[in-house]
Amino acid sequence: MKKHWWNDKIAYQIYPKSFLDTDGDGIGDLKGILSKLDYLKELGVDIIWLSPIYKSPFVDQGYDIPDYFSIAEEFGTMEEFDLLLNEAKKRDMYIVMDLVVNHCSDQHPWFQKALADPDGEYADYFYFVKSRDGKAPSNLRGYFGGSVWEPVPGTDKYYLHMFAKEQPDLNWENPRLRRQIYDMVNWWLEKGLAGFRIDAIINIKKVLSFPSYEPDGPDGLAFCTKMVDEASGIGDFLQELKRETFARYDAFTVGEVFNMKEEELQEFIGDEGHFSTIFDFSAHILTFGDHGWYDEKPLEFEAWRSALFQAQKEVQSVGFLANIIENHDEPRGASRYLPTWAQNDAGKKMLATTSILLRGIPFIYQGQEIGMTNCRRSDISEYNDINTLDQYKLAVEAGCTKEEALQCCFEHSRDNARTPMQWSAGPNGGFTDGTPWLAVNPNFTQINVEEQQGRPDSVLSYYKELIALRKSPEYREIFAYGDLVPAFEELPGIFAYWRVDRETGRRILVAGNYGTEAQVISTAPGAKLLLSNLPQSGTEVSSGSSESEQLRLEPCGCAVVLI
Ligand code: TEU
Repeated sequence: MKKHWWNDKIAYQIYPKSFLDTDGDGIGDLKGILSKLDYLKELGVDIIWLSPIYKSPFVDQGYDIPDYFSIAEEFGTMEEFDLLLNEAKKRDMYIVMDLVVNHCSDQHPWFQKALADPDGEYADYFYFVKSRDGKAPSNLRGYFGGSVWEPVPGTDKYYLHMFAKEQPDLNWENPRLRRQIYDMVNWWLEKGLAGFRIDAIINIKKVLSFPSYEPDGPDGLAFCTKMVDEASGIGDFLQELKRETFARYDAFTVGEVFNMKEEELQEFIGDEGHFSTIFDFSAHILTFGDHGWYDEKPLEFEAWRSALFQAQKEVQSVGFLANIIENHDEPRGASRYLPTWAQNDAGKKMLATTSILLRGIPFIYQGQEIGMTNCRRSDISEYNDINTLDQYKLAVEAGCTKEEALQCCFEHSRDNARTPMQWSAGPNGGFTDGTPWLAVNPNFTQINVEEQQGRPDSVLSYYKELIALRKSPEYREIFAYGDLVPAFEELPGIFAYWRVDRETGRRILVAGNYGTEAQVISTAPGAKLLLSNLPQSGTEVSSGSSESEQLRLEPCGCAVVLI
């Protein structure tokens, strides 16, 4: 496997709207990000991924883009962005932006021109498809509910949108459109951007006959992923994209790829793959319901552990995954992957340990490093996210009470991760002097950066230690490139694996106890404890017999042990 500059890096996702507001409009901004570069550097972050900061009507929080070459006024100016690039560079940090090119905004001039002349050049930048029997061309349901088709006014055509109707899908079959996209990508790379997180990219290949599918819900529609699964030939587009852009700049690219076929792993992230890496969503998709959040399945510890191990096994000889416990589309990892009784500081440190030391590129989501949690709301009007509003409606239509539907949102809403970053115990968690665009999680009085900074046993301090260990000159090779071998799977509640250096045979054990009983693990003579979340009491490598050493892990205890 070829080595790359990003193999041993730590990435951090910033959701700009909720990071830090410096001008009192209740919306985070670039100046806020600039002022926290040192905070991120100290945490150990190398690569910063910014969720979209382009100009946008914010129907889908910036994932609807009418101008790919400008910065949203709410966030700041291009000068500030250039300054951010520079300041990051000074600190040996890299900036990665979101690349949203499955669709644009209905406000984009391309779409406006297409509407003005539905038979003209720009109509072919989109999917303008003739109605069938006076109805939409097919029965697909979009990611945010409802048909993926919207009438083109004054015609017998419909345009395709897999997401909101304000996010028309771009027609990648059109070489002129592709050229425009490549030029735009290169324009940003030329500025000094290190790469992109590539949004919803698996959706760019359609089945051009636009067939209908077996309905899977009472609305008579079928989920649009049915078409995505059936579409073939995306590789040609992605190879061209890479050749024309990323490859020329040695850019780091991380694909948001759902619904990928297993045999495509090599093609996506092998040595000649389309992307540097893709996110591992195997844990996220594990509990998906057949219809929506209201019928999501509960998370089973063993299924979760096996899903992660399976993903690690498949990728090991191919490339690198990007590992997450949360992002701006997912609930908070601490609320989701920790059983209720383990949702405390020790549990959060354990979750950090077992996820950040996996093989792959760790992506930390803002606030994860202080253990931010899901946020309970008492009415649907307190949510902003378009997806949450749809899922709430679905739940109610399926017969859930208001309380049950709100519980679904508490567990799954994308707004859980989008509440403002909790910087201090001051007003609005120190996020803004104004009124935050989305209310702060009331637990900011207990969970905030200021309280944790400098407190040696805080979650934040532990993240720093953990990242420093992963990046330390002594162990960075083994953590970056070492194999991952699952361990002690027979012990209830134990999430453990070895990281093994194939050449030297050196091994590091990473273990956490997600169960309710203490467990004892046999390691080896001379084992050295590198890190633990409960150093004094819960976790110890004590001398056992001369042949073996015992690692005792109390519930929520975790340890990293060099053999
Ligand atoms: O997400 C793509 C995607 O598939 C998700 O919408 C996912 O289905 C959904 O979040 C599940 O709740 C990307 C972005 O990450 C997301 O924020 C955008 O809304 C979406 O693309 C459209 O650009």
